This record gives sequence, structure tokens and C-alpha cells, in this order.
Amino acid sequence: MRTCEKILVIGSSGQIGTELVENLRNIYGIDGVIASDIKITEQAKEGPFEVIDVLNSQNLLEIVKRHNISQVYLLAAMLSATAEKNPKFAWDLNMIGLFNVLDLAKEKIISKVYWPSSIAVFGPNTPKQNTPQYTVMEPSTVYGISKQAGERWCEYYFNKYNVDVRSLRYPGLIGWKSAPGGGTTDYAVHIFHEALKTGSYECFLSENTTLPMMYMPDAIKATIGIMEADADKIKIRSSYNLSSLSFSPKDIATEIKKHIPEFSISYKPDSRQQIADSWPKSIDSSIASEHWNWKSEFDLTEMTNDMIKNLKKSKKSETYK
Ligand code: AKB
Repeated sequence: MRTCEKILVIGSSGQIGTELVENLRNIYGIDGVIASDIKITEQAKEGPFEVIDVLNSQNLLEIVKRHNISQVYLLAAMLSATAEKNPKFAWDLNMIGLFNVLDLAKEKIISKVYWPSSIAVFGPNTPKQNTPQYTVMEPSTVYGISKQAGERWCEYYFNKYNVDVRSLRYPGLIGWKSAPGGGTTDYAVHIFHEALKTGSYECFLSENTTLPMMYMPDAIKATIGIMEADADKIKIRSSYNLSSLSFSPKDIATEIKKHIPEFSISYKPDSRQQIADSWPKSIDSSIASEHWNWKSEFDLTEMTNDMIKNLKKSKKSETYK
């Protein structure tokens, strides 16, 4: 167990945070990782937990000092679909939260920052297949605009103030331990729950909407991997392209049918379709592989097997098939 670091995860009860805290605690010990969210959650029963409003820099500073925090993972953000409903607040949350954390590193109160970016930094004019690290971006959602601006600020803080900030452009993330929180790719989690619960699913994206996706164990491996890599290997201080899978609702439904033959899917695209249509279909992450050895492990079949096996196990008490 490594005891030299004291880590704060902000937004720890969300989709990524839930699994990240668990994994970080395996490395740094329960007391080495402080979970925090805007309100108290079940996570508070599992180890140190603080209520933090990331928009309140004084509240954040006080907690960082009290726990002698050395690294912050800033996961609190409003995702693509929810952000479109409240663009101004989404901008404030996504940007002010980032500045508050970057400033702690600028003042050398903390030494390392992790901040997630997203495939949402790309837009309708971006090449859709195998989207390169450096290309036209022009995001069309407020979430994407905030992530692109955030990337620029991360690089700026690195160049001007020597802030050790690291970041990944996450694709859609799929996991069985936690629910997704207001994104366009959320269907790829909901579909598993509905397949097991009711045997059918109405998808809010059209059947051939292919998007870049990733199974949560790969996303956690990448997140901890980039944070643990030697600083000189992290040559990109805006954010790295990260890729694993690419699939459409039709592709994933076909995989699920291998486990639940009677499963049926219908399609009723809503406003999220336009967001999905503006994003890449697949991502080139060869630079991440070259710089800090990124490699994904799960393909679509392995992910589907693992999701179904674990959801069945964890939901034994519910009426899962
Ligand atoms: C979303 O759909 O908004 C997120 C993302 C791709 O960043 N999952």
C-alpha cells in the first residue's frame, strides 16, 4: 500500500467516481482517499467523505488543507444532455470548478490534478472515423465547449505555472456498479438494466448511431495509468484521445440477444440524437499508447458478458431474468 499521497476525489458518487474511489483505495488505503460530493451519499459509510461545493473555493481550500491533500481528481461536471437544459449553469460548474482546483495547484497547495475531458470536444466538422488527436474541433454543445475551453486552460496552467495536470478525452462509459449521469451515451448502460428487468428497451438514439465507448475497468485503468505515469511521459497537457470500442445501439442489442434471445429493442430518437450526430464514430488514441502505454482490454463481447454476469449477481434480489 502506498501511503505518501493523500487524494481528494470531487464528484466521487457519480459514474466514474464510485469505481475510481474503490480502485484508488486499493492502492492508497481507505484513509488515503477522501471521497466528496455536493451532498452526503452512501459512500460516506465506506471511508472518509466530505461535502464539497466545487464552486465554493473557500470550502474547497479548507478541506484540502484539513486533509493535507496532494492530488485532486475533479469529476464534478454537468454532462452533455443535462448541460443543454441549463447551459449557463453548466458552463459555470464545469469552468469555475476547474479554475478553483487548478488554482490550488498553481499556489502549490496540491501537486497533481486529474480533470476529465470528453469526445464532446469534437464537433460536426471533425473527421468522424479514427478522429486524430489534433484536428478541427468546433464542439456544438455547451458541455463540449466547456471541455474544449478546459483543455486549453489545463495546458495554459501547465505552461505558465508548471501545474502537473493530466487529462483524458473519455468516450461513453459503461459500467455495472454505478448509474450514468445525464450524458448522450447513457443508453449503453440503461439498455443492460432494461434487458434484464423487462426484456425490452426503447432507445433514444437511432439504431445505426455509432459512438466511441469504453468499459469502466478500462477507463479506470487509463485514469490511474495517466496519473501514475512519470511526468516526462505526459507530453500532452490539454487532454489525450482515448479509445477502446465503437458500437451502435443495434450492435449492442445483437450482443445482448446472445444472452437474452427474447430481448427486443425499439428506437425513438430525441434531442440527444443531434448531439450524438455531432460526435466522432471512432477515435485514434495511438499517441496515448506511444506516450504512456495506453492499451484497452475489453472488446464488445467481453464487456457484454461481464456486464450481464455482474448485473445478474448484484441484482439477485430484484426481478432480473
Ligand atoms: C456524455 O454522453 O455526455 C458523456 C461523454 C461522452 O462525455 N458520456
